[in-house]
Parts: sequence; C-alpha cells; structure tokens
Amino acid sequence: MKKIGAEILWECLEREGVKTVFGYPGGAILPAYDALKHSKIHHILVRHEQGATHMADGFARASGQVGVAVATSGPGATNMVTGIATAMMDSSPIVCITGQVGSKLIGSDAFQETDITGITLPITKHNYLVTRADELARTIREAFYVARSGRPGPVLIDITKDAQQSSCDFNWEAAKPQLPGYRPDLSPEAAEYKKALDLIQNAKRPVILLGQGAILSGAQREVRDLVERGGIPVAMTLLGLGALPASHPMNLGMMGMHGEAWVNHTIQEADLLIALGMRFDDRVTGNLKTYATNAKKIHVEIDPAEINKNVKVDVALVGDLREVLQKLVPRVESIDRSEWLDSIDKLKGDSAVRDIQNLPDNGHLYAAHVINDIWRQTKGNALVVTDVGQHQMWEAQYYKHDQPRSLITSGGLGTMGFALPAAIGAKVARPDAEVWVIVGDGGFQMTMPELATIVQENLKINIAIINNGYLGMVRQWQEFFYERNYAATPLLSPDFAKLAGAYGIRAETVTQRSQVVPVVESTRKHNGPVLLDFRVEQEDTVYPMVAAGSALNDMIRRPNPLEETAADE
Ligand SMILES: Cc1cc2nc3c(=O)[nH]c(=O)nc-3n(C[C@H](O)[C@H](O)[C@H](O)COP(=O)(O)OP(=O)(O)OC[C@H]3O[C@@H](n4cnc5c(N)ncnc54)[C@H](O)[C@@H]3O)c2cc1C
Ligand SMILES: Cc1ncc(C[n+]2csc(CCOP(=O)(O)OP(=O)(O)O)c2C)c(N)n1
Ligand SMILES: [Mg+2]
Repeated sequence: MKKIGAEILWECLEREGVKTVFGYPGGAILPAYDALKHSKIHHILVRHEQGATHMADGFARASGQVGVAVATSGPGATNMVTGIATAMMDSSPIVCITGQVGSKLIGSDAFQETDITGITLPITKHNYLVTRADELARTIREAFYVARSGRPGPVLIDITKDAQQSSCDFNWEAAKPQLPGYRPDLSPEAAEYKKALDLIQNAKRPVILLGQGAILSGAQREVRDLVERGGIPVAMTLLGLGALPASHPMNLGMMGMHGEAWVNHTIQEADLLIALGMRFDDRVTGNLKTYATNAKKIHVEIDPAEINKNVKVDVALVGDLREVLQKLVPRVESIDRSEWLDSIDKLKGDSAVRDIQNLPDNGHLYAAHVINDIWRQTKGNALVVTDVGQHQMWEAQYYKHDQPRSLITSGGLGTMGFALPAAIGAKVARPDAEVWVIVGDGGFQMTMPELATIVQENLKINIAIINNGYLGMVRQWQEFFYERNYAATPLLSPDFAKLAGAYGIRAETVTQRSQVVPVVESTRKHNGPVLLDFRVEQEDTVYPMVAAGSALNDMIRRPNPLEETAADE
C-alpha cells in the first residue's frame, strides 16, 4: 500500500508500541506533524526540546519501554543534545526523531540546517540520516531494536523533509531489521563460570556491587537469590538503588563519593568484589590506585567495552545479568559468613543509623528532614525523580528505595534541569504512580517552563524544591577546596510559589520543620500538581565525602557525629 513517509513514521511508531511522544514542531518536521491527524499517538507539546528528551528518558526509566522525542531541524535538534548525552551516559533507551532540510539542500547551509547526525555521533548508540521514504520503515524498526537491545541507549533518526513528503510502498514485514554486525546477545564460556564459582566459594570477605544493570536486566529475583544463598552483603550504586530493597538485611547502602562510610570501608577490606551491572564510575571507586587492592574481582556486564576499562578484573562474565545469574546462582554453595557480616556491623558504629528524627528541632529546616519526612509519609512507595546536586545525594541517603525504577536520576552526566521533565515522562509512563520531584533551586530554574506542560497535560506531579539559595553542591566544593570563595554560587530565585500560581499550580512555601508533615499530606491529597518551596538551611553540607582523587576510605566526615546519626524505623 502506498503511503507518504510522514504516515509511515507514525504507523511504524504505533507498531513499535508507542502511545505517547514528546515533541516540538517546526518547518522541517511539519509534514510529520500534519500526518499526526491520522494517528492514535498522543503528542505532548513540551516547552523546550531538551525537555522532550528528558521526558522520553524519564518515560523509559520508569517503564523499561523506549521513550520517543520529536523535534525540528537546526535549533530544535541541537536543543536535544543535552538530553541525548544524559540518556547515553545512563544507558536509557530513547529514540529521537528530527526533521532535516530537503535532501537536495543538505550541505548548502540551508535555513535551519545542522548536521545533527554528525553532532550526536559520539552521544548516540547509533544514528541515521533518512533521505528517502522507502528507507523509513526499516530504519525505525532498527532504531527501536538497537535502542532496547543489549546495553540500551539513545538512537537518533534525522528525516529529510522530502523523505517525509514523498510516497512509496509500505510493507512492515519486509522492513525487518538487518544488522549483521550488531550482536547484543553475548553469553560467557563455561570455563568463566567455573572461575567465578571458585572465587565465590573461596572468598572470606565478599561484597556484591549492585548497579543499574540489575534493573535494566530485570534481575531483582536472581540477585536476591545470590545474596541469600551466598550470604553476601551488597553495596549499591546510585543508579542501582531499588534493585535490592533498602530494607533487605544484606543491603548495606550506597557506595562511593557520598556513600555510607561503612560501605566504602567494607569495599576496601573485601577479598572479593562481585560487580553486577555496574561500570566502576569514578564517583564509585575514588582513586583507582588504592581501590580494593586486596580483592579479586568478578564483573558481570553486558557491554564488553566496560570490562577492564576502569578496574582490572579477574573474571568477566559478559552477558545479560539475569541470564548469567540464572546459570550461576544454583551452583553457589551456602556458606556461613557471619564473621564477615559481624565485622561490617562493627564498622557501622555510631553512624549506622541516621535518626535525624530524634534530633531536637533547633528552628532550622534541613533538607535531610524534608526528604526523610517525604519518605515516611509516602511509606517509600513514591516514584522519586531528582535533579543534580546536594538534594540528589540527600535523597539517595534519606529516601529508602525498596522498588526498582522508583528512583530516576541523572547519574553519569549529572544533568541539572533533568528532574522536572523526566518526572513528566515518568508520570505519563506510570499514571498510577505517586510521582515526586526533588529538585534544587538552581536546577529547577533550568527547565521550569515545563510547568506549563504539566498543566496542559493535567498531570498530578508533586514538586519539592530544596531551596538553599545556592548552587549548593558547587558551594560545598568551594567550602572544602577553594577556601570558601563562593564565586557565582549564591543564587537569586523568584518567589516559586507565586510563579506556580501564575501557571495555576497550587503552591506553598515551607520554612518550619513542624510544617513539613502536614504540607506533604495535603499535597498528596490534592487532586492536581502541587509545588512546595522548602526554604532549607543555606550552608548545609553532604557528608560523608570522598574528595575527588582520594582513596575510597579517606572520607571527610561531619564534624559533629551526632548530626549524622539516625535510626530509621
Ligand atoms: C553529584 C553526583 C554525585 C554522585 N555520587 C555518587 C556516589 O556517591 N555513589 C554512586 O554510586 N554514584 C554516584 N553518582 C552517580 C555516578 O556518577 C554514576 O552515574 C553511577 O555510579 C553509575 O551507576 P551504575 O554503574 O550502576 O550505572 P550505569 O552507569 O548505568 O552502568 C550500568 C552498567 O550495567 C550494564 N548493563 C546494562 N544492562 C545490563 C544487563 N542487562 N546485564 C548486565 N549488565 C548490564 C551497562 O553496560 C553498564 O556498564 C553521582 C552522580 C552525581 C551527579
Ligand atoms: C547543566 C549543568 N550545569 C552545571 C552543573 C554543575 N553543578 C553540579 S551540582 C550544581 C549545583 C546545583 O544547585 P541546585 O540545583 O540549587 O542544587 P543543590 O546542590 O543546591 O541541592 C552545579 C552547578 C551541572 N551538573 N549541570
Ligand atoms: Mg540549591
């Protein structure tokens, strides 16, 4: 059957299971927008194309499905770059569709022409320039296959205006992906399993390092089986949080730069690290020369490029984590490791528990209080989307995640402005979820126009601005490493409650500790979006901290240990 390229585009997206796309129109993509009238797909109009990419990313992280963003050529396409790089760093499957000038104009500096496939080459898993309608169906099918298979990631399809306008025969079946050079389904040799089992059996002080790969692979049950069968404690990466419930007795908490002190000490004292779907980011290892020097290392990882990239390992099991664990776990012997577990308990000491609840109310509002109260009030069942900075680290420390895909955050690129749009994507993916945005006063101002998108789409999203009047995380680095020279970090903001009012969003400003619980409760009950402006302590600091380049066990600790201790119920 004959169709024009623009119609083929939407039909292929529908056949790939897409129900919603996030986008912004313009000349080079207008034929596609015109053809949208024949499609069942819901188009959400964003306020900036960066927002569209973060929404697609939030959608993907919340659901495990591919998220889709659409933009025009030139500035529309370049506005997507930050969102694409964010998705690339955190292995998030999105497909970005951009309009391009007519194929005959390419290379002529035509109006709004930019080489977006060239620009995004290093930040996409793969990208395409489509200049003919009859190439579209196969390209779209390939793009979805590449985005979601193996190690997921962003794919961009740039479609010239004439490819959208011209017609051709459309045959979905005949357009099957053909990618002979792409082999995402790897599986390890039997000998590697044997080596891994020997190391596990002989280890006295093993630790599992659990990362986002466990969530992407859907390996929660298999991970739990390994932990319980082997009696092996678990340290989590930021992006792994939720892959094993925080409440599981073997879950030690987060590792790394702002991880728990006892977790970092445990890693440094281990004789075996079992890294599962994590990539030894520098925020996680600290100085590589001093990293877990007494430990053998096993790395289970789907992307061969990650093996021996940062940390040299003794055994690599390259494949999908769930499949690898299904083969490995039944062969792991139960071993009593209580001596090792007891010694970890001792490491915890006073800082094992973070009971800020028991601290007297000294009239100050701390970010940790706010986040911990949100955790208590939502009973840990919310889907939290955070931005980047101090509040992001406090969220990781004070909101306990028991479910996978319940924390969405930009880890690898650390993209300020991510939270608000990503939360929109997450809410669209999971309309029944209670979605909370936890965002700094700085990052919020980077993408706050998306408040209008929330209102236009009538989305119930709760927004907690942790307003400390600073670009807090940068101020913290200046405090520690630049003699408190607070250059360009004090931050003027509008009255956020009034701003929300202008959008028709209910809002409140909170300055007292005693207000937090009632305001969180009324926010949850309100049938519509709510913005809360929490005016928190301005010069508060995230502890512990491993300074960049320091050994993992060399942590800057809070001067008054009482404030760091706290019992969770
Ligand atoms: C301000 C700030 C501070 C930070 N501080 C910390 C910190 O203190 N601690 C911390 O942990 N992080 C911290 N981070 C985050 C850090 O930068 C990294 O993003 C994070 O550690 C990466 O976690 P990961 O390796 O689990 O996830 P990813 O980077 O997503 O890596 C996942 C790995 O799993 C693999 N994988 C994917 N699918 C599968 C599959 N099916 N099977 C097997 N493997 C698979 C991928 O190939 C990849 O190598 C911080 C970030 C910011 C912005
Ligand atoms: C787009 C972007 N620009 C700059 C940075 C560097 N940066 C990291 S954290 C941070 C401060 C964030 O301030 P705010 O949003 O108020 O959060 P806070 O740290 O105060 O909680 C900055 C500027 C970044 N991560 N992303
Ligand atoms: Mg701030």
